[in-house]
Amino acid sequence: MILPEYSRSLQPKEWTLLIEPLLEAQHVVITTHENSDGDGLGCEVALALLLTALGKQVDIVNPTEVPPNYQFLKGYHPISLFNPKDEDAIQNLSLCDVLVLLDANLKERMGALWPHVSFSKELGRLKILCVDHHLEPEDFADVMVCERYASSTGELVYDLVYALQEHIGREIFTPEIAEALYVAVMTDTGSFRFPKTTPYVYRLAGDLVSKGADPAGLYDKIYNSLTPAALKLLGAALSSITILDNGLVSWLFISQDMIKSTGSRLFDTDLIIRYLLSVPTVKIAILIVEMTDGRTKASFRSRGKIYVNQLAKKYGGGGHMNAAGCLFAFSSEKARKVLLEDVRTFLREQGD
Ligand SMILES: [Mn+2]
Repeated sequence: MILPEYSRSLQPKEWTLLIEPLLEAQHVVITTHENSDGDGLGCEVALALLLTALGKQVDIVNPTEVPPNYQFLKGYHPISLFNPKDEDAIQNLSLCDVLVLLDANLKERMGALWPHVSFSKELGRLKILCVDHHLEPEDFADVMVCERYASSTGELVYDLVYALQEHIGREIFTPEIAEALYVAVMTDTGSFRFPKTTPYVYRLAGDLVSKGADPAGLYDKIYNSLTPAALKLLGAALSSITILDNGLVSWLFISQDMIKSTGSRLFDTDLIIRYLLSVPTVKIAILIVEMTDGRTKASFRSRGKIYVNQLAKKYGGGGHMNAAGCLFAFSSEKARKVLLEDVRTFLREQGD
């Protein structure tokens, strides 16, 4: 068994707080944040497989749909989209014993699920467990395991699997669990190269490969999966990137016109932000996306010790030091104006 070695604050016995309510539960609902990613989805599937093997009724219910390149995970365990108008879906959600939120630590990140979860919680029926690695967790869960040292929530769920194995005294890893966790860790470490990719993370990845995860196959499924429309959107987006403030800020606005004229979809914008940091002078990258409902999505990336989560927090969002985001309840025109002004002040403050 691999034991903690690098900057880890959790010991197997500390997982007991999380393991006990999971083992007591009959019916568990697992969810993740809106606009789910590989970390959230991989963790959901791994935990669902684990709990199903232990005889629990397990449903994965998400506030938004699974992006096309992660659809294959549904072959390991079903993932449903929560429909707040479907009485059966609401019933199912409100009758579970335990709700597990993965890869998010703010209740609003559950989107349309939260009002129903909150209602059951008030009635005293429901336990909320949360496993995450973002900064600044909110106090709403019965058990919150939020560790910012972790490269991914997948790294934490990996440790949870080992702790659970120790608790029940038998091996529960399967190749499918290994694949799901590999997806989580690979995607959240930018394929094992982001700053939190410690030697421990490489050993963890090696362990998952030895347990049946296929690195080449999973990489291909997730990253070589562009539709022609997404490729056209990428082209249009790249040609409209602006570099501001003597090369310190890269800035990109994607309008609904751009999305519609290329026939692409909102989640196709996710792969674009990585290009904004590819100019070495750039300290902050900002991607602004106009949404169909009049709101505006903003994503931030930074290089070095620039806490873009603080910028995101200003608008009710959050994230990590080098990757964060938020949603503006107003038009992209206003959002752009607000951001352009604030980012300059922010950069000056961060530079101090
Ligand atoms: Mn994550």
